[in-house]
Amino acid sequence: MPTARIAPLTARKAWRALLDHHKTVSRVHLKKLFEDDAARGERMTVEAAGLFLDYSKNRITGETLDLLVQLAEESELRKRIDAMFAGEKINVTEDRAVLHTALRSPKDASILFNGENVVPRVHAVLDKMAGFANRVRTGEWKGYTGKRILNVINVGIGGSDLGPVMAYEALKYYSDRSITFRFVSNIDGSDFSEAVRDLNPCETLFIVSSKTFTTLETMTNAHAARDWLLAALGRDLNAVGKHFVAVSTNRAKVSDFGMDSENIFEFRDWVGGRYSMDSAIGLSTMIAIGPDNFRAMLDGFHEMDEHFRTAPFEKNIPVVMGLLAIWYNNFFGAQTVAVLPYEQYLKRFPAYLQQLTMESNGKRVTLEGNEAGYDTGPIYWGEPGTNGQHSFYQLIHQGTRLIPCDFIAFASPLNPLGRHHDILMANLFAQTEALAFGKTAEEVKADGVEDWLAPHRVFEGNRPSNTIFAQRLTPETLGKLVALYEHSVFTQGAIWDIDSFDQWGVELGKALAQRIIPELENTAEPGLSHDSSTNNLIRRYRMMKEAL
Ligand code: G6Q
Repeated sequence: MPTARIAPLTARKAWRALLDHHKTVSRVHLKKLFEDDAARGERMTVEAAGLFLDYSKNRITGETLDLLVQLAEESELRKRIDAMFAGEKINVTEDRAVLHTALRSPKDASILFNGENVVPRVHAVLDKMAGFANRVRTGEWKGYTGKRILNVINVGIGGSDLGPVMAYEALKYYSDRSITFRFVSNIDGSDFSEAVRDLNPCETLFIVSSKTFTTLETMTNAHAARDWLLAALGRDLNAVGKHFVAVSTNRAKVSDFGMDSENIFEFRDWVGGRYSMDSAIGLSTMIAIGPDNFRAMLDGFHEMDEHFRTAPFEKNIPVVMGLLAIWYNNFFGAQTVAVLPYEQYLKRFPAYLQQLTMESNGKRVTLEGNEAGYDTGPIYWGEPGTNGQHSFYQLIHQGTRLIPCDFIAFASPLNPLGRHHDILMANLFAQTEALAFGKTAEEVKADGVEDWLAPHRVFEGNRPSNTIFAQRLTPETLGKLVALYEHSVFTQGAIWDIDSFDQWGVELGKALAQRIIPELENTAEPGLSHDSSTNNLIRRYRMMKEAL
């Protein structure tokens, strides 16, 4: 059990100073902050690892950032960063190290875990993945009937799905278009049925991605996939080895499924599910974009890791973003953060971030097991621009809630088309400008708007945003972006003093479902002992099922 190391968050000096400071800053409009400092827009920026962050449109002064950095120091963020990179068991409730940064370390690095340098094994798996990916991509890997693989289906859920889906969508531009990629995660049979409905089993490869190889959804879908394949291939179990590979830490369970031990791609328990897209869990990504692009993505991750590990806090992009998240969450009482990529290929990025951020920091007790007593993980959400502008931006501009936004933009489009990219970028710049500076009643009236209508047309402004800017969406840039958010989440978790790497909150529902499954499947009426609502819903479901 961890013992108390530092003062509770709300007793830290910087925290108290921030409470006071907030009283003043919260009354100042961004317009004023910009008027008072002509260079603010250039000064409040950081450029590192190929990413540019403009954080000037935040409701902060230089002093705010100084105090937030002081808070990070008092929270021993530096020590926590070093502990993570050194492979210490910072995931205390699961007694595990947190070493996803080792997955992207260069071949000649040495990262010791329990006295063993883990880097050679990481690279051995990467090489094995590359060999396999190349065989599939060139057609050398044949299915059971001798046909080449034209469809790859990743079967996995949570961390074993969201990363692969997001990365595939994000890097589709770089993908081999002769292969169809699909992702099955949900236990809803429609997910599997839709994924395979137009595919030929002889040309289909399943990657069963499951760290534990026990997850109900994944194993049920994997069995459905095996049945689907065997039904078409004459029930010859030898076909399984040609059409199934596994990504797992659980060799024994994979062999039980009938997969060749040669076709298991391993990773270690120091890789958390939501931090695993650059482990063997990324096999589908590697088949899609090829080993060289995959390695470029890892290089991008690593560059951001090194920036996070070494840069001073005030010049450290993930730290600055993490601190700003704390500022709004804990001092302004903001409950959410919107992530708005102006890049269609990043359409699944907000969904990916939902798991990364909320499963990591959705915790109500500190490392010592005490009630936190302050808000932790905000709700992350978002959609690509400009689509979001035509739906929920209304609330961000004129609603009653404060919603800090991260805008993500790229200077060079992947698919240049007429004026599209300039229009896209103009919209992004316009949104951050409108959010920050708004439109006053006087300006509205000067446009000739009648008095009664004017309040509806006023934009208060003073709504904060970050702009993250990169040259182009490449595998490398994607790696940097994901690592940026991983480390921002880490920064927030370290300050809140919570375990960002466990996820006990998903267990109760899983256990209850296991109890309910037989109550739905039994032909005999089960004796139900839930609450009256759950009992009633179960009875109703059984009745409706029978009526079919
Ligand atoms: C992520 C979580 C969770 C996990 C899934 C799948 O951090 O641990 O989302 O990834 O529950 O688990 P398996 O990979 O073991 O099937």
